[in-house]
Amino acid sequence: MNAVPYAEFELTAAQSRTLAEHLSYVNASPTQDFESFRMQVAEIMTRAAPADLTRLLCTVRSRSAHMPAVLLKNGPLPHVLPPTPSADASATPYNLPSTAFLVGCGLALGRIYGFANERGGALIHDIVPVFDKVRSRSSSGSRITLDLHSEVAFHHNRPDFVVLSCLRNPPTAVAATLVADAGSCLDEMAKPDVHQLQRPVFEFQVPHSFAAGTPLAARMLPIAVRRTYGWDVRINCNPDHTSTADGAAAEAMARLAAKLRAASRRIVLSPGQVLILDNKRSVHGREAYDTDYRGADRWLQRIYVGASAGHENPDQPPASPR
Ligand SMILES: O=C(O)CCC(=O)C(=O)O
Ligand SMILES: [Fe+2]
Repeated sequence: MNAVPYAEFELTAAQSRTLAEHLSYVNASPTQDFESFRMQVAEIMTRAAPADLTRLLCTVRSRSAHMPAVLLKNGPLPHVLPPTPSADASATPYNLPSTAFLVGCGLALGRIYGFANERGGALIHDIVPVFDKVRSRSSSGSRITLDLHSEVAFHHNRPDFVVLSCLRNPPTAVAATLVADAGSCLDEMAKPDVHQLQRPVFEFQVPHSFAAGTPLAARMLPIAVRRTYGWDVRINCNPDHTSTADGAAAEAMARLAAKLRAASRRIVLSPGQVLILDNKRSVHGREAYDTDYRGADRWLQRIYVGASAGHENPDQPPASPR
């Protein structure tokens, strides 16, 4: 094991240029008129995306190959990059070809959606360091290492895919993203541990914003569920984020967390790169990093993609436990 947990796909310079040119014609704001933005992007991607890329995204979506994460390289970038936003409020109103490319990839994977209790339901999240959240255990807190986690692990409609697009990651203060192949780690664990991890005895911490808003089904959940494609893993290794009162289950969870950390790989995203994380087959995190809040800090854009019926109405509690 310890193979790199991600596949790579590099667009040629010509492919990237062509896509950037076509996508720059999208005439709608991604934050203010997403419906129109989405339709224009979909149409352009159908015409201008390289066939190999379309095929790859189709494979990721169907989970028909072992691809816990995929790194796309040399994606379209704007000619002039605006300053890094200072807040995580998804405020970038204009079309950047990189935003259009991110959305285009997301549309090929499923439904792009948001949660009412997460960034006000925004569909495109600016992942930037935020001054007054510097020590928060969130994607806005640059001084804290985010340990490996499934995105929105506690939620019954957690994303199938999390897609991160890098606009800026300054060499003087880079942050590395961490990725581990959770399915392979589970496959290597002892049978009794795997059995423990499949028991619905784990609790997942719910952030205040979600706890105060739409009710979530209060449940004890398993960490690992067997699906037709392999293991579906749900865990947040940050302190106290996943817990259980059951001793044997707690020990199995600690061994899985240790295995994930040992297997994790650092990916220093650079501008133009898009990282597709299968949120059921991989876990991810981010190392702490330096910032100066003068507009040149690290900047990613992120979307959540769902592939099941629940994602059409993600804030509703599930009709029955799943
Ligand atoms: O900043 C990163 O590289 C990833 C942070 C993270 O966990 C996320 O955006 O979901
Ligand atoms: Fe995350």
